[in-house]
Amino acid sequence: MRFSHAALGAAWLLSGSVTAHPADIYSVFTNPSNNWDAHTTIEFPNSTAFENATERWNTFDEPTFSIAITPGTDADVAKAVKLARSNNFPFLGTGGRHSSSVTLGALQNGVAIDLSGLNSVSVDSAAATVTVGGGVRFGAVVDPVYEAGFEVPIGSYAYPGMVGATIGGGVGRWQGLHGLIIDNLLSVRMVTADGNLITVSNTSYPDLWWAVRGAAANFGLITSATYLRPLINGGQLMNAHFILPASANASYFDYLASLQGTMPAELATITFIMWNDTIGESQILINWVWIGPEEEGQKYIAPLYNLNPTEVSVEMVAWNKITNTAAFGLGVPICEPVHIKGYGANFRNLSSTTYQDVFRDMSDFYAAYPDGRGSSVEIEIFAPQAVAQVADDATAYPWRDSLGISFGWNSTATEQAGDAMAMQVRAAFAATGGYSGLATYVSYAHGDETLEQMWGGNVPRLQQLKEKYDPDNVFRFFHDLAQ
Ligand SMILES: Cc1cc2nc3c(=O)[nH]c(=O)nc-3n(C[C@H](O)[C@H](O)[C@H](O)COP(=O)(O)OP(=O)(O)OC[C@H]3O[C@@H](n4cnc5c(N)ncnc54)[C@H](O)[C@@H]3O)c2cc1C
Ligand SMILES: *[C@@H]1O[C@H](CO)[C@@H](O)[C@H](O)[C@H]1NC(C)=O
Ligand SMILES: *[C@@H]1O[C@H](CO)[C@@H](O)[C@H](O)[C@H]1NC(C)=O
Ligand SMILES: *[C@@H]1O[C@H](CO)[C@@H](O)[C@H](O)[C@H]1NC(C)=O
Ligand SMILES: *[C@@H]1O[C@H](CO)[C@@H](O)[C@H](O)[C@H]1NC(C)=O
Ligand SMILES: *[C@@H]1O[C@H](CO)[C@@H](O)[C@H](O)[C@H]1NC(C)=O
Ligand SMILES: *[C@@H]1O[C@H](CO)[C@@H](O)[C@H](O)[C@H]1NC(C)=O
Ligand SMILES: CC(=O)N[C@H]1CO[C@H](CO)[C@@H](O)[C@@H]1O
Repeated sequence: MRFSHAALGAAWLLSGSVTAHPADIYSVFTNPSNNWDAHTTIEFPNSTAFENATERWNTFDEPTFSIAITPGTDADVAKAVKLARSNNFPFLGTGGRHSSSVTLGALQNGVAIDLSGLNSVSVDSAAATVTVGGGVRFGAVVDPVYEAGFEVPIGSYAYPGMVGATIGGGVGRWQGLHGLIIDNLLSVRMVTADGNLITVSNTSYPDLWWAVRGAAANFGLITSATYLRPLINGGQLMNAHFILPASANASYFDYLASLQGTMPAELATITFIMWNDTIGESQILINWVWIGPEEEGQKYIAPLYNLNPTEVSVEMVAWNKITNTAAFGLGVPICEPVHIKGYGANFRNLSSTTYQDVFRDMSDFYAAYPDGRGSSVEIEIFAPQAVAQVADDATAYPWRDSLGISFGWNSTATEQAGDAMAMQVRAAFAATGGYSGLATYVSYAHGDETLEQMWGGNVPRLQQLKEKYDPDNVFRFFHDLAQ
């Protein structure tokens, strides 16, 4: 009997599906002896509150839950982890719920530890730091930090979790000046697999600190994170948008690729290959941001005016307004719930030929499959200087020499053709990206990559730390390190 229980436990630990009845999970969590904090809430799948606590940006291959707990305190996160573990209930901590990784779908009928209740944003002006709760989204951080007269590197859009997007590395427009978001992180408070609440920094659990910056989702639940934040150019940056016709593709991509080796630290470029329904053609939508004075930035965007743009908009904006004004405000609809597959590929070599080929193939795809016209390819090329200043072995993020990342989306409406197209685009970026094969930032990974394709040569060291800090692999649903 004892043996068969153990065997059962092991089997489900591997498969991720729950054998416990939802009502049992519910009574374990609602037992008054748990003494939850008054701000902690527990939701069952018959309520709007449950939907609010579990709704994801992308509903494709999503995890499902029998219960959601929204802890109001760090201590209750620790308690929830202990309770889930002692009852063998698989669980997932969730932040901004923006990951598209299909690996998360391996968790069915689990326990959601919804970190959105940890929503504080606290600026310490004297220390020049900001501490954010584990479930805070980028959009909630920017105003308090800006109003206090500071800055913190953020991602390109407002809705992903700040901590969730930090821990894979955290790419964004400030890379040339401040490095990755992890390079601005000073310390975290984290609940470990044992349910202990610890501080992790360069002086507290330094081995774990290395893993946290690139792979924290596999090591614990961060209840709060503290960052550095200097202010540049009075917080003002130049936000430039252009829509270019399909006919300009070769000239534009030649100019984009010419940034290799010459890209100034202040520049960040995002390029969308997309369909335009009004004109019935593919187009290039670009958003270049210059983190500095407009006169300097204009020098770099000057060549774009000669590419027959159909729309141009250049404005100075405060850095805290960039996520919602970037790409003609596209950052807002991008975060509406979708049902898509996401794919990513890093590259350190820029290749105009590759971008032209992808543009041609996407244009052919849109023509052949009207259902797939919502698909787009996003090419993010951010300056490399400050990222490269940090030693390769300082953190678990392996692609410090990357210049860019493509993040492709495709519809499931034309599933087979869309999948084939997405694979073809990813392979095209990988072929000329300058790495030996596919290299993908873990937070942009689809879920079909090998561990080496996401963490490069850091896999053995990560696995050793995994053995030390999470030997039972309870944090396994985001790109399982023990796979
Ligand atoms: C529209 C969009 C824009 C994006 N822009 C950027 C960008 O500019 N830069 C960038 O680097 N990435 C970006 N990403 C990718 C993003 O980093 C990942 O999707 C990330 O996983 C999102 O974190 P989340 O908290 O929103 O997601 P969730 O789905 O809630 O979590 C994803 C994983 O992270 C873990 N996690 C979340 N919070 C915590 C925490 N507090 N402690 C421990 N583990 C946690 C979860 O357990 C889960 O395993 C973007 C994604 C989308 C969809
Ligand atoms: C939801 O389910 C829980 C657990 O079974 C139950 O206690 C609660 O009354 C239900 N609420 C509604 C509104 O049905
Ligand atoms: C769910 O979220 C919506 C939108 O934010 C909010 O208006 C509503 O009050 C929430 N409902 C519950 C029960 O939390
Ligand atoms: C730890 O980080 C602080 C703040 O960034 C820095 O001053 C210090 O040198 C670092 N210590 C080590 C051992 O890396
Ligand atoms: C891309 O540019 C090339 C070179 O100017 C041109 O021949 C081609 O038609 C363009 N592609 C599309 C889809 O318009
Ligand atoms: C489509 O193209 C037209 C003309 O080129 C342009 O004005 C419009 O803004 C584009 N629409 C979108 C949604 O990009
Ligand atoms: C990448 O660029 C380097 C340096 O220019 C070059 O040696 C290498 O061949 C390129 N790799 C690929 C795959 O294009
Ligand atoms: C992000 C994105 O472009 N998603 C689209 C994928 O395709 C479907 C169907 O065409 C669209 O509805 C989505 O908007």
